[in-house]
Amino acid sequence: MTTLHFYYNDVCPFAYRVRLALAEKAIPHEAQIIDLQNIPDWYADISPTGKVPLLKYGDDVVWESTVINEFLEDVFPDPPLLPRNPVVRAHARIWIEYCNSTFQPNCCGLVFELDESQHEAIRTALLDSLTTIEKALSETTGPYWLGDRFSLVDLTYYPFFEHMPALTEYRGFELPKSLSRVHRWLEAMQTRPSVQVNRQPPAFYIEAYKPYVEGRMDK
Ligand SMILES: N[C@@H](CCC(=O)N[C@@H](CS)C(=O)NCC(=O)O)C(=O)O
Repeated sequence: MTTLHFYYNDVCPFAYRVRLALAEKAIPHEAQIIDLQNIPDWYADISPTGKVPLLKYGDDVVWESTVINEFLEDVFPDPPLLPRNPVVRAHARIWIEYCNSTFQPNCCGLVFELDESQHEAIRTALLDSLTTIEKALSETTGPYWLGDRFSLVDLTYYPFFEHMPALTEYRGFELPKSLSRVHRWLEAMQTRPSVQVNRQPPAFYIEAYKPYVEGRMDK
């Protein structure tokens, strides 16, 4: 059997997506943490971007969290994390794209942006994207993005919600209580064994983000 090596960092939300996919599919692998402040030469040699996450599958490498998760879906199709129906599958990918292009940059931007004059605009954009997500979740039976079937869409978004206590601590941002479908989805996510074995408490993220918000570290 081809050995799967997984390189990650425990603060990285993108790597967290892959940890969730590996756990959901119970894929045997060897995981190794990469210190992003001191990237080893051997890792720089195998990683085209120097970033985590990265998979090494035999002699081949795959990077970019959303691509890695689709790769895992191709190589380890059971249990499926994408719907079979091509239209629903396309819609799932559209929501993954929305996370990468809009929700995630707003979410990370609010905590990483050190120029306070930008915070109000980012906060408004983040609230807008959360409203879009609430609407999407109200159009399904729930509790997951695609109804009762857990999918790559859910695990693409989840890490940024687990990181939110850092936004609360440093930027006073709270997930609005009015977003009832988002809260219901979050509760369902927190019951998943894949989340339960990987999750970190709020204090972990508050501590991890501290050097960034204090401007002592580049993101
Ligand atoms: N688009 C990439 C983002 C990966 C990424 O930004 N990883 C960060 C950690 S969360 C990283 O490795 N940063 C190190 C660096 O930029 O040198 C993905 O989805 O995998």
